[in-house]
Amino acid sequence: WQEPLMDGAVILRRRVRDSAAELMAQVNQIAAQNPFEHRITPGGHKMSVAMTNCGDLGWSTDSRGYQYSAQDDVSGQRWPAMPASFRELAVTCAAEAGFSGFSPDACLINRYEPGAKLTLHQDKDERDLRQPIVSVSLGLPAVFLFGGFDRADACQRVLLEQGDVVVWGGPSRLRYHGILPLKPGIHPLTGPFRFNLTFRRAR
Ligand code: MD5
Ligand code: FE
Repeated sequence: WQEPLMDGAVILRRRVRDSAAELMAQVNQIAAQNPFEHRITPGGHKMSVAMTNCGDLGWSTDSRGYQYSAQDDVSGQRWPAMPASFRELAVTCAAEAGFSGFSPDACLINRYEPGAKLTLHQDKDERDLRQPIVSVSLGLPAVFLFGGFDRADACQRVLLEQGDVVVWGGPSRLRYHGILPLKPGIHPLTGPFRFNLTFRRAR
């Protein structure tokens, strides 16, 4: 079922629950080619979230800044291809939320372990901010913080669980957001982790 969150943001609750195991198998294949890494932010902090990517472009961070690039500077290799099933899922979910014509060229995969968090930030490294971002949650639940257009604005808290898809578009594309520290647990599909896939049009 669809739950409008705010201007341009829609939760498709449990949208991919039935295909979670297949999605997770693809994530494991991607990680076998390009392992999850804890990257260093420009501020010199090691991220608690581990990341990999698939698609033509991948997002990463190092001491120089944030960027999308065609190859991973840790492995020196191109990112694994985006599976057709991933692309179709992202395109379909975007269309269901009112964003037809979405064509993702990047999929960032975040892995959260107990205590891992994402502090409040905006996603603005993509060229065309009129394109939405499609987010898919797998494994352990997490509390998502959905804020305003200033870091200090009040946040709404939303629990994101396995199979939930969120489409962030329109004015909500630039809202501050984050993830509270992951509560420890064991999930039947993902063990001690939460995974989040974000499909993006980077260029
Ligand atoms: C996550 N990932 O659960 C989240 C899901 C990231 C990130 O934030 O940058 O990897 S994506 C949430 C998102 C994207 C774009 C806009 C908004 C939220 N928003 O307006 O709240 O790992
Ligand atoms: Fe983000």
